[in-house]
Amino acid sequence: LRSADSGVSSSFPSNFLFGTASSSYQFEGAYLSDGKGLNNWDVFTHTPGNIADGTTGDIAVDHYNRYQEDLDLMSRIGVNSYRFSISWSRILPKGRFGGVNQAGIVHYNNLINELLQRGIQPFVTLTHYDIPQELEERYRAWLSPQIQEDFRYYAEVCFISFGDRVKHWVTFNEPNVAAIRSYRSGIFPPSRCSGSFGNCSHGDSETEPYIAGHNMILSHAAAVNLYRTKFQVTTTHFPPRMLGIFNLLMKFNVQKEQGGSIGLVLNALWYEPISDSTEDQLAVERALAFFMNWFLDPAIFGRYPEEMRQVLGPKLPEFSSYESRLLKRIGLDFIGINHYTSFYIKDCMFSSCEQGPGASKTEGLALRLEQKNGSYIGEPTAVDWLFVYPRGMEKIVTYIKERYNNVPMFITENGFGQTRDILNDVRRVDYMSSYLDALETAVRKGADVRGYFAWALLDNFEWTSGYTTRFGLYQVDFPSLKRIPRLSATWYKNYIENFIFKVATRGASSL
Ligand code: GBH
Repeated sequence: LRSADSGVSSSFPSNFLFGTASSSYQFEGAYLSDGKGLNNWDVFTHTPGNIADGTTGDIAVDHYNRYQEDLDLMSRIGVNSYRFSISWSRILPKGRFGGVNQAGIVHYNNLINELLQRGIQPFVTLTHYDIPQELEERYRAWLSPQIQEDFRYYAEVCFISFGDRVKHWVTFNEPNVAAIRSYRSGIFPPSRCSGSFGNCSHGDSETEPYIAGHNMILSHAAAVNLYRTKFQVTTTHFPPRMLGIFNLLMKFNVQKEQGGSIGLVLNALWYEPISDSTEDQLAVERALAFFMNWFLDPAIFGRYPEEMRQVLGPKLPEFSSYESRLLKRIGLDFIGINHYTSFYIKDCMFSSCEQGPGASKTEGLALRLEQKNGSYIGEPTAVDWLFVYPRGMEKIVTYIKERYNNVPMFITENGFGQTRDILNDVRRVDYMSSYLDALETAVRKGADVRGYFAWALLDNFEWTSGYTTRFGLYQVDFPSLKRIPRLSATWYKNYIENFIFKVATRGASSL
């Protein structure tokens, strides 16, 4: 077992954020409390057959009511940041087609204030898969450009209400996963897919993921543009000598400068080519383009990756030149990376492939494999998609650093799932320790990484797996909802303590 101290010094900067991550639907419960509207996941989990163990997030781990206790657990670990998401339908039960639910505003105000009192910075995601059901029913949500106006309006309510205290905003959690699972495989609401991609009665797996993704990118842009022009800094200053009635008027019109930053979180897999052939290496580039750069290229360069344009042709929507310029101009303050695992990739463009994930044109003609010559890319785990391959952390961070000109990065999720109750979770400790070491290596080589969030503080509702898969540093017993520390909670506490010690004694060895 690795100790929490893997060296005399740390490569992370002294203001590095260490935290845990969560999301509203997976943690909060209280699905009908205090005026919250129904969201797409409420409806989906209440439809039989969608969730492995037939459970819902109605109660989840009751974080809505127990947040003070949970913040105390965070204080005990010693984190300086907490990543959580706001439930859109708790703030706007009917989107922009109804009022603001004040009780929702009060709840997140309390949460944020209690965090700040404990010296923990809020790191806030606007949407982590859950959206008001109203938007599905009115215009099919992400399939309609109308959602851009809803998202912009929701973002504005959040910036006005919480932006004086929230200095890290994320527009979307994993729009790549959301678009694929909702519109290609159909395993997330609104359960749309076609052909061999899944078992759905509506949808088109070859086009709808890209339409939804397009509307997500433009919704993201609308929120970032709003933040830049109205909240982040006041851009409309006239020179002081012209200070007069105009600036005075602007003072009343423009919000106080909030000075925070805004970014986007992607799920990022690392890929190793199954062979050294040029074809397989090109396939790795396509796999990255079709999963991650699909969103990052537009958000930073204002256009889709060339590989996608080539393979998809007219099935990929286009940005107008106005949209493209806007995206490029507003850019991103940081990239959030949710990284857990890696896969091998085999080319399916120049050679033929058996069926499998990635093998179709829609997925980039890059077949995703778990094994090479009969051995796994990394130690398999109880979670079918999770293999322990710490080198992938170093490589994905380095790849993003190089492609996007070393834009600041946060590891917004990293964690280890188990399917049984294990308090002595040595495998989770080993996983976190080795992934953090690999992250340090990337930082030592120049990557601008500013924080790490463990998924998750508590066991929680793991989407279609229900409560069968457990990612918590704390075990949650059901139905009592009692929180019990695992070994990993103590290990993370020691790791952070050691980091603080190393930072405090930095440079001391050279004296
Ligand atoms: C994250 O999703 C979520 O943000 C978080 O809510 C969730 O609880 C956490 O991870 C743990 O699952 O088998 O083709 O899907 C990660 C979802 C699942 C996306 C695995 C990438 C791997 C390839 N990821 N998936 S595939």
